[in-house]
Amino acid sequence: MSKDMILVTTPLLPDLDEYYQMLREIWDRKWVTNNGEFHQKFEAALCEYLKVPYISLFTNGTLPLITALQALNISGEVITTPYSFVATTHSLWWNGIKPVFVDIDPATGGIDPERIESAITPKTTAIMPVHVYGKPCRTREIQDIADKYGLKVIYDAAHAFGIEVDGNSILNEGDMSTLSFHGTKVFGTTEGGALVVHDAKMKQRIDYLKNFGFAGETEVVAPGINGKMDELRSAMGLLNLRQVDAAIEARHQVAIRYREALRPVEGIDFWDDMPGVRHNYGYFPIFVDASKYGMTRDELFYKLREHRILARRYFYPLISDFSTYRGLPSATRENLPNATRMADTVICLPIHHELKEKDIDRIINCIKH
Ligand code: T4K
Repeated sequence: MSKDMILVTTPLLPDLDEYYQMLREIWDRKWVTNNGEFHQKFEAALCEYLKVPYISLFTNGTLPLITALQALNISGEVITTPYSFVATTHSLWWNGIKPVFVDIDPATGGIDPERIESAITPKTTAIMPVHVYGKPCRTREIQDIADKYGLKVIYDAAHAFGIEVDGNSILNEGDMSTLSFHGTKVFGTTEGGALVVHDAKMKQRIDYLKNFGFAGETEVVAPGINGKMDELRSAMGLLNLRQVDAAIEARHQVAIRYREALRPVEGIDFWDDMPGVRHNYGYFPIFVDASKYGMTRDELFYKLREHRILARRYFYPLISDFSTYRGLPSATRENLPNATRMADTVICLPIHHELKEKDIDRIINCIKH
């Protein structure tokens, strides 16, 4: 990879000396996983930082989705969005659940609550929305529908670390929310993830499920999986928590620069911050209107590549266009016009805590000229 390549993101890594000190402790204790000391401290610290009552740590952001569905006994059909990373829908498939795709609200990128009711059938048991790019879904309307039809709501909040609406964590919405701590995220532990739940009993059940179903040395209460986070990643999480606010602020500054520079560019659209929302600036999507910009999304995408700028087309193709899912009745482009348009016009520009001024200038100049 050439030295002046600009990547879409870079991982948040702790100071190596501080991390080494923690590794030293792990080596001394010789306790490497299964609810170790750092694991317990990390769960407690995350609850406090994220303003949520109970968290269960996982080894990635996909297993909490699969486990949430198991814990809530979800079956039949689940209403979800095609505009996400493929793990969202895969979690349904792994549970033998039929995904039913509903179109998105172009103002948020999240599922459009006004289209949910017409997709409900007697087999529907839950809704799985995604706070895509960390933009909050229309949670109140989604909850009203769920309450009316007796459905569970599991939020894929993989992008929503630290997102608050009017001072309240978005992670407290619905029945459960999942997080991803993958290295490409605002807050990461190399691989990692979590499930946010609202009561101690459910936290206990999740902890059994992510440990093969063990409830004590000789009792297995459910066919659980191995989703446990280890001590090395928990230690990294504890250290990264100390610097995540600074990282989010650095990303915020990048977003401000992009917005200032790109606002006058015809045919390049983007979102501003939502009132009352604490954003995390995990992604900076722009939407290319070819008729006004004079170039298609893909032409701009490949032009950026030529200039060694590795932007990404998150989330193109739509999940509903992948071979596993495209045969589903809800997977048609006619059913999903807004999602199709967004997937066909989006480019996520590089944004991270270490992005340099000169690199931001290079990206802006490439888009402007
Ligand atoms: N739900 C949603 C809505 C999600 O977005 C995701 C994951 C999940 C669920 C599942 O959570 P996990 O099980 O993954 O925890 C990435 C990530 O692998 C994935 O975690 C993420 N979403 C998805 C949106 O993006 P890629 O295919 O973009 O990864 P990759 O390897 O191409 O990396 C992108 C760029 O990041 C590279 O060009 C450079 C940079 N990078 C990447 C890595 C891995 C680094 O600088 N260092 C690194 O170590 O999928």
